[in-house]
Amino acid sequence: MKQFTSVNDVADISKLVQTALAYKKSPYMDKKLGENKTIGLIFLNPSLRTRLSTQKAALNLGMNVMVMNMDKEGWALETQEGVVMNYTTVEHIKEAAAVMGQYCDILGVRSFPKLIDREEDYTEDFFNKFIKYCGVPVVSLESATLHPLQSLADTITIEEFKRENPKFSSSQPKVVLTWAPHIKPLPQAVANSFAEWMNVANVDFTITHPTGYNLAPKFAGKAKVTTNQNEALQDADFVYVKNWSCYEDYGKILSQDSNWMLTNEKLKITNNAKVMHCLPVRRNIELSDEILDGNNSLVLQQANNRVWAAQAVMKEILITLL
Ligand code: SN0
Repeated sequence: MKQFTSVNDVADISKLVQTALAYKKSPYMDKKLGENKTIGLIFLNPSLRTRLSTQKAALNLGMNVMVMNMDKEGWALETQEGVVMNYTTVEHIKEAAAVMGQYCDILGVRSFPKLIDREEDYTEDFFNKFIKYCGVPVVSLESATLHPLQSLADTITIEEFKRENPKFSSSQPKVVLTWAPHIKPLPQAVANSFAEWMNVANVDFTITHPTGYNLAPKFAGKAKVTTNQNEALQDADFVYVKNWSCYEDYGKILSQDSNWMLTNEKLKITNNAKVMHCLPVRRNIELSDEILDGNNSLVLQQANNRVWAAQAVMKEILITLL
């Protein structure tokens, strides 16, 4: 694997999931693979799970890790061409990314969308420039439109649960991605990415959201889409809860309807569904206490699986550097 920015960079998803689950059993089996290799984790936005799980995964592979919080500790970066830099930006991504590439064998980068100009966000302007100028393999730690390490961990979590439950041996699980309320406009990245991975997984996939919250068609793909949450939840085996801001009326909040928050009452419509969320979650806005503290929540398993997801991805990249 030369880079990991979306599901399309993965040649064999089921092999990657197997590798991750093997690491979960034996975290240190490839401790020599990353010897004398350095990964730089570059954050332009906050992070808890991504930062710690990726760092842990790199250490399990014997790599050196450097973390840089660009937003707080770095110079303000310019990304536009031909700009006279006489205002707030201090250095151009051309130099900054290229310099990071001098010090690191692999770079992980997190850069959220600005949610102002859809074209700029959806062409992954920042990410593509970073990849172009750094000259080393890049792992997405969440870009403007996708969060593939999260989606791989989610795929692993569903796969693990399927294996433990014989009822899924003959039938596809029903997976529902449901929009949830939030007080801030959030990226569509987690939802886009989850949809992209579920559309190629062996599951029956439905997306439900209020009117006006359609995801970009290229990510929603062949998923069933309904604005009737109750209808979507019927017989669901997994319910993935996530807020996103509007794609169509870009970056806007059209609804804060608290009826969209998942509760135990709503879970009754499902097939005793397991509930997933990437975290961080705003309690009693996006998800109720009763769900997060109850037996149906998989949020900690998902967070745990972030380590093995990152480790499997780094292995695939490391073997191309040998
Ligand atoms: C990010 C998002 O893409 O939705 C990161 C998720 C992994 N979430 C947030 O920015 C939450 C911010 C908040 O104020 O709740």
